[in-house]
Amino acid sequence: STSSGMAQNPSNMEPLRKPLVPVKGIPLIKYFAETMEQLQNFTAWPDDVLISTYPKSGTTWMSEIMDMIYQGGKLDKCGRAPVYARIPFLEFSCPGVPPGLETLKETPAPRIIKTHLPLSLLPQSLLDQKIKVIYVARNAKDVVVSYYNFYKMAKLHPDPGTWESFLENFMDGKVSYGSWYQHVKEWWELRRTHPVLYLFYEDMKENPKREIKKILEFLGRSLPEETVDLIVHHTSFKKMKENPMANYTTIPTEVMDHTISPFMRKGTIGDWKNTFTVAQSEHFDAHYAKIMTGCDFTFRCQI
Ligand code: PPS
Repeated sequence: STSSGMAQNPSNMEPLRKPLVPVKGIPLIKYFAETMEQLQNFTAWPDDVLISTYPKSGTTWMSEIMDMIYQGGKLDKCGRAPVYARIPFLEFSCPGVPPGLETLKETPAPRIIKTHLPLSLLPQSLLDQKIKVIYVARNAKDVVVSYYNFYKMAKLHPDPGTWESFLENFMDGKVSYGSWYQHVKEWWELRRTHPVLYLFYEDMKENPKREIKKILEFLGRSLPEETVDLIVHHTSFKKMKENPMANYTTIPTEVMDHTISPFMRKGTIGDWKNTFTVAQSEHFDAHYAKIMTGCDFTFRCQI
């Protein structure tokens, strides 16, 4: 139908569903790829802290925890803006929306910065200045299921195709930000030479208070016990799902359609079992064992 009511403004359509663009071999969302050159001039400040993750590994959760720590547990302050405005997303770029680098200019120190970049694309200044990094890793099977649902609802991504084909692409590193396997391994290795606190989503689910205490120690900060308890409570999946400043519902529907799959989808460990077939799981495990061989840390796909 070409009824006038359905007429689309081409400029509004522009951001949607473009093929990924490789930068140094890493497939990226087109608009993110286009900002990579400019991004290399980014200057870190010594008191910046970087939250680094492969997508769908607990970034938003860690962002809310970190902002609560920085705001001393003051809920009204954490409600001052959506999470993507409070914790700028370094490489973010999309027509009609302020890019990460712009948001960063308006963010006072001490800044908390989000990135999903692999090390090969990270602005050198963050490494040179020995910026503290909090890395969150999540087991690959829950990541790929979460990612598949996110591709469907977040329309800066290309169409994910079938689950079967998306799973193959993930295993081949042919998804946005490239290989999960490479990402979790290289940031783990970075610990040898750089201040990195490497945390696991599964540990955060198991005992959030214990993990928050690790963060405080890493940052050289302290908070009263009851504030830590408040942070645990406020950053639970249930609380964040109903918090418009944390759940991404303030993003226009054309960019993220929560009716397809909510950003705050399930927030559990082991949900992959509802999507993987037994055959897919075995195939995935065999490939995983090969590619992760010699790796001196392990993931839990269930607890
Ligand atoms: S993104 O887009 O890459 O920044 O996404 P990210 O925030 O890394 O990951 C989204 C998944 O994290 C879940 N989530 C949480 N789990 C537990 N507790 C809390 N508070 C929480 N907040 C977000 C979210 O539901 C996504 O996982 P799935 O498995 O899809 O539910």
